[in-house]
Amino acid sequence: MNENEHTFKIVFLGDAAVGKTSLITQYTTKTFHREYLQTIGCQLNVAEIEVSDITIRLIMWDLAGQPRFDAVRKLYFLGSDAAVVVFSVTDLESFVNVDGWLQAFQRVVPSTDQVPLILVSNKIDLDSQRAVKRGEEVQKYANQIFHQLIETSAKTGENVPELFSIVTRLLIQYRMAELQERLSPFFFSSFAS
Ligand code: G3D
Ligand code: MG
Repeated sequence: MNENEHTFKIVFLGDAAVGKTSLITQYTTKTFHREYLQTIGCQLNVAEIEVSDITIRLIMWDLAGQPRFDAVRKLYFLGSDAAVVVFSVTDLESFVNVDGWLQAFQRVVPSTDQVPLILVSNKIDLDSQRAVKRGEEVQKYANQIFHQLIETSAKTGENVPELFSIVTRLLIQYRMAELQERLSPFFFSSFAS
């Protein structure tokens, strides 16, 4: 580990079957377990992103089931650098439940101005099964709390690299102010915002 390597913990939240694991595995290069994490059913996935001469390492935490106990949830959320909340456009309840996931997270990690929050509207390939309409309502809700909203399909891969670019960009913006100056302006202009 040196000063040119930066590691961040990213947690994924959201109802079962919205596509959290699929989004992560679409993107990541390595998956590993740790013993104590197995007891809570958590898998760690790593993605390394090179930006100029700097390596940003995202450790993505993925809970296998839903956390039933507060203690498990706390262990999962503690020390997060960013949270990605996922719902499925085919499942209205999963959108309604976004708020509950966010509140549970914020009880453990209250300083959210330092912790980027990203809302993901997944399964956009299933357009004919849409239950959450594309448009203003979701965007308005997202604008109140989240730093960014993005629509993805973990199945086709649409916008999946963009999701992780956004996470990386927000981490640099909110957590690494001193680093920004060293990075080329091109890096920032190359991201969709
Ligand atoms: P979870 O980790 O949030 O519980 P998973 O969700 O990633 O396990 O995904 C649940 C199911 O939804 C999986 O189907 C997966 O293939 C599917 N899925 C995830 N993302 C998408 C998407 O963007 N589009 C479509 N069409 N399907 C998606 P199975 O059948 O394997 O259970
Ligand atoms: Mg999963």
